[in-house]
Amino acid sequence: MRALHTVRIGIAALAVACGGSSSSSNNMTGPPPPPMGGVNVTISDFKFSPAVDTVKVGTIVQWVNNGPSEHSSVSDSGLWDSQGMSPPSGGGSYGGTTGGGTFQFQFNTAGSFPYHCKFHPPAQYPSFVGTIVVVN
Ligand SMILES: [Cu+2]
Repeated sequence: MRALHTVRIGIAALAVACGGSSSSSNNMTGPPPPPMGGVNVTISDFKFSPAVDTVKVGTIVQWVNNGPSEHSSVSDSGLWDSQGMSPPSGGGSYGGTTGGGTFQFQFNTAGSFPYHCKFHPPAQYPSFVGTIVVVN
């Protein structure tokens, strides 16, 4: 658990450095690039894409809300919670004046990490779920 604690502190520091993890994409007209060495998961109504993403240990995964609704990425086990990610302004897809909210999480442990949107839970949206598979 010590390693996990260190990860959370690292993420918090990263969020501060970027001026906030869920509203750091102002003035963008396209989807933000994935973090260095990282990958993007796009959220739409009501789907994570790709739904299953296999990454190496240490990879930073960035979720991007491409709306049109507010969404979130929440680990089934409670490992992470993006809180609400705003939809892009000016329409339901990129091309508006403000990109959708983003959230990043670094996976430092191998395993399978299922997640969902807490605003649109699997009980009502059974296909609106995703899994990050982390391999060594
Ligand atoms: Cu949602």
